[in-house]
Amino acid sequence: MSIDIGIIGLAKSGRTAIFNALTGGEGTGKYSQEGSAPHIGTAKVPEPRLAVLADMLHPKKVVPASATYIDVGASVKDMAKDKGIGGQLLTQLSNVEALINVVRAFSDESIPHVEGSLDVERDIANMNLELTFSDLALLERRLKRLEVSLKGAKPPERSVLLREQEIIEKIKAELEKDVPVRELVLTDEETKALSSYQLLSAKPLLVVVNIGEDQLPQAESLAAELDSRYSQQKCRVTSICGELEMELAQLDDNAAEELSAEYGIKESGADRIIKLSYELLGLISFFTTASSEVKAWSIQGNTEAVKAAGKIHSDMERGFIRAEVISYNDLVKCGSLAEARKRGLLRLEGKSYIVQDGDVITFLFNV
Ligand SMILES: Nc1nc2c(ncn2[C@@H]2O[C@H](COP(=O)(O)OP(=O)(O)OP(=O)(O)O)[C@@H](O)[C@H]2O)c(=O)[nH]1
Ligand SMILES: [Mg+2]
Repeated sequence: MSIDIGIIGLAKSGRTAIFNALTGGEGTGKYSQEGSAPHIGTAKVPEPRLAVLADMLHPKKVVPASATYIDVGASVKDMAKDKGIGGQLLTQLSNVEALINVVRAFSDESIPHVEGSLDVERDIANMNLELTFSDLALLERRLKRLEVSLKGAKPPERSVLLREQEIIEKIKAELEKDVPVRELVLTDEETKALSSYQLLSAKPLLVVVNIGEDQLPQAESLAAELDSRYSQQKCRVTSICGELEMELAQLDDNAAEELSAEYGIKESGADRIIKLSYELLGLISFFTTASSEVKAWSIQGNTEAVKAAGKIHSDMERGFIRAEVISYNDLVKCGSLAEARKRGLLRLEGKSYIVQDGDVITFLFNV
């Protein structure tokens, strides 16, 4: 179980450097070629509470939650036009839960910018256009198919198709005004109707400004300024020095810490990026401690216990009996599960219990 995040951006913006910074560059070449096969890699989700639980419970294994990053290495505009390999990449991209748009801010005369000059705001706006363009093309294809289906449709089916047509027309009108779907306030019905299309402009977006080492002193103020302008419920901006952080990701912890201190980097860009992605996606963590393994899991806030169990195994969801729950804070106060049990702090919860961030849960199930 992992969340999937797609990396997009202009050619030579530093997508692969940032992919490598995020994933430690495991098993992939240093840089991909534009349009070649996508790079796929995973990263651990930083979760400080996991280490505290491990200290207390001495498990055999500690398993953090993970995120999967996909560096498609092609431009969205080209993918939308192409029915071959580009089309396959686009399908892969449309399956992710969030997008990272890498925007180049580093200057390097030996690497020409595809637009001829550096302009972060222009590049952010252009990527939004590429996403809305790609979605428009998809919705137009869907509308054509709907028209054909409507010709032979009988009354009950007909009204369903007509309603879908209405919703698509409404969204299309917004996209034509360059408004990404992520900025629209949609009804539940509209959200449901659109969910199967996996529209790119509907996905939470993290704009990652790729700065050069010389820009590090201004990194925070630059990102904060852009974030205050672009930040919305489903959009955030941050900055990272892709090339430097890619090197950091390849060092052991001590060497990385030393080099970070030298450059005045307080928190790794990779950690910051994943935290922001979690915020954007509304994800929370819960923990399990069964079989001498302490594991962190990520779920959407407002998830019922039975669905959370399903994240671990479909059998657990099907055969769900109840959940034994204690909050992380209560468990830390007690010092052990046995003590928590003695003090009556372990609660028995049913299927519809809403899992809270930090819950430590044992699922009881029967299959
Ligand atoms: N000076 C400087 N160069 C960088 C930085 N990040 C990336 N580069 C360079 O920019 C070039 C492109 O970086 P990549 O990470 O390959 O960018 P990309 O978007 O994956 O590029 P393509 O997939 O080839 O289109 C490489 O030569 C990198 O060394 C940076 O922060 N500073
Ligand atoms: Mg690349």
